Amino acid sequence: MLVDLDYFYAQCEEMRDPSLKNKPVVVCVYSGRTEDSGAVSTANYLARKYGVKSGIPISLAKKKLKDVDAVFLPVDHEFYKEISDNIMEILRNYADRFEQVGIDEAYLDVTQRTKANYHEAKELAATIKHDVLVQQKLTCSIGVGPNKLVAKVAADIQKPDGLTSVRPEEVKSFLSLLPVRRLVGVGKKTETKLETLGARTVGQLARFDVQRLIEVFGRKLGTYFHNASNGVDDEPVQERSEPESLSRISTLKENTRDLAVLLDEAYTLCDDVYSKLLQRGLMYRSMSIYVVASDLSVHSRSKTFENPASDLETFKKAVKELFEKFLGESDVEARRVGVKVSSLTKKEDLQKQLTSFFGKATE
Ligand code: DCP
Ligand code: CA
Ligand code: CA
Repeated sequence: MLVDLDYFYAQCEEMRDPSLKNKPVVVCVYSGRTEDSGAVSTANYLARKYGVKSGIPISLAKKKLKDVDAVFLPVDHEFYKEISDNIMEILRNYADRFEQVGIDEAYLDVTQRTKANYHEAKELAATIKHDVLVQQKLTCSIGVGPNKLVAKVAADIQKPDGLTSVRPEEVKSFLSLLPVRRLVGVGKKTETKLETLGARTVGQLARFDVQRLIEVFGRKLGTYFHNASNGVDDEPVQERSEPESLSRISTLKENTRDLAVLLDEAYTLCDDVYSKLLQRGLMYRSMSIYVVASDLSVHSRSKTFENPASDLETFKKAVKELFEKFLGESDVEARRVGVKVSSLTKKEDLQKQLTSFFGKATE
């Protein structure tokens, strides 16, 4: 499966402020040179009806929307990242193998848990959509297919809130009428080149002589176009290695040096980080606290344990110690506070180490 969140940045903004929902919403990267200089990051589907889309100048978007009550907002990466992290944790739990690609999409290998049954896979996709909607109030589009390539095209075909499943025997007919542009790796330039060769649709491209494609595009790309247009792709869903660290940071309501206030905020962050550790089955051996001072200077204190820990109490106790230490050693006022765990290891790895060390007796 490929899960892609719909109009992601703009949908995050709608979720934060539901009153935006019936207005065109345009999320902008302001360059700061003049008031309207910069580009559109993304827009909701209402704004897209007026021709507003990713990459166009903000001034052009304003022109297109001049007669409507539209909302223009600056990007808030930190907020989108947090929602993305939460959703990725949800998705991860539905996959045999999981691969996040970019902030708003991920591949899920669900072959084993669905026993390669497409009916089951489609039901699972519906469950995932429902779960993401209930937990994070966001819609996504899902494509199901025999490989990553087909899943991706299927997810893109019906948006927003789509669910498209393509069985192996349907791949050829599904792809054949689509414009070549739908294939990953075919941009505007390649599209034009393919069209002049006489391949407007994926089906036409599929019937093209592979040698001819290699002559025009080189071996690597030519072979890829040939395989892709025939729905052939054997790229595995690649589980990325475990993160180096997990952290959370947040801004205090007011600058302070009050230990109780600092800990109150920090403990909430500990709870968040801890739940991420649990979901991934990880243990930590080092932890740190961060303080961004009122003058924006950054301070940190760290602690490393003898053995990996996996409980919340140890984490919070160390956080308290480090804040006490920090207040004793520094006289700055805290504006933001953060906590981090690092030197992470898989719980089962430790179990494996113990088992191989002690032999079967510990099992
Ligand atoms: N993005 C960006 N600039 C671009 C393209 C995308 O800043 N040129 C950001 C904003 C998008 C996010 O990446 O919300 C995800 O990109 P997508 O291509 O998945 O587009 P959307 O999620 O916005 O829309 P769609 O509903 O078509 O997936
Ligand atoms: Ca998206
Ligand atoms: Ca995307």
